[in-house]
Amino acid sequence: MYDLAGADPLLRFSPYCWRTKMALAHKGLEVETIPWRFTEKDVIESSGQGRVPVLLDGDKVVSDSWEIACYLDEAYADRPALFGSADARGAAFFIKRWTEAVVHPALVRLIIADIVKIVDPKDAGYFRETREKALGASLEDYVAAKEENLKHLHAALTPLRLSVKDFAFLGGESPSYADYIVFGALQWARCSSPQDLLPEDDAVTAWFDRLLNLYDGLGAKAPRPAAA
Ligand SMILES: N[C@@H](CCC(=O)N[C@@H](CS)C(=O)NCC(=O)O)C(=O)O
Repeated sequence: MYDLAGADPLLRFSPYCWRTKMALAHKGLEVETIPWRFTEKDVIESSGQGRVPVLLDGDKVVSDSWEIACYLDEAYADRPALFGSADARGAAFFIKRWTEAVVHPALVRLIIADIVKIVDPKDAGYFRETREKALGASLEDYVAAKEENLKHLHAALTPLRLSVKDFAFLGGESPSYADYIVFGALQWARCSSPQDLLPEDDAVTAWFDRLLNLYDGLGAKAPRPAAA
């Protein structure tokens, strides 16, 4: 699997790659991750698009994290299900849309200026230019109102907080793909920024810790940048 890496090849911070690595672990499938940088578009040309994750399974090439999750449940139907039913897949699709439309933008407001510090030097210009154009501001100005942005993130996480205070996982007693989608967002922040964004006494933090510790601490063991 092509997995986004920083200047330090051990820093793996893509939210989409994280949900996919958790999905592979859930299925009990071993994966070799290949560090990939934003500007290495030629390396993943066979996927027909310029984004990671890209999964190579034998001679099959699957891109897009959602497509990969659907592929894994179909191709490895005898292993633990990521969705379990068409209804669960529909609910997970809503979680994907909510995470990408609400949680990701709230995190961008906090971490985008930290990400540019950890990307590979050959990616730094591309990253700054494309993101500043999309955001309509310098990365540093975009994150300037930290206290306000943090409050906004915690408010945005309210539906998750109210769900996981009563259930261990969005999947109920055990994690499902919906958990990995939101986990990927918070793990993106954890692996690209030295800031601790979640308060200690919060049901979201307890849920995130449960996910960090799954699969022999796959998420917990992932390196994160040191504070400057
Ligand atoms: N819809 C895609 C999104 C993948 C995506 O945007 N990946 C980012 C890394 S987090 C990427 O490869 N960006 C390349 C770029 O910005 O040039 C998925 O779910 O896999």
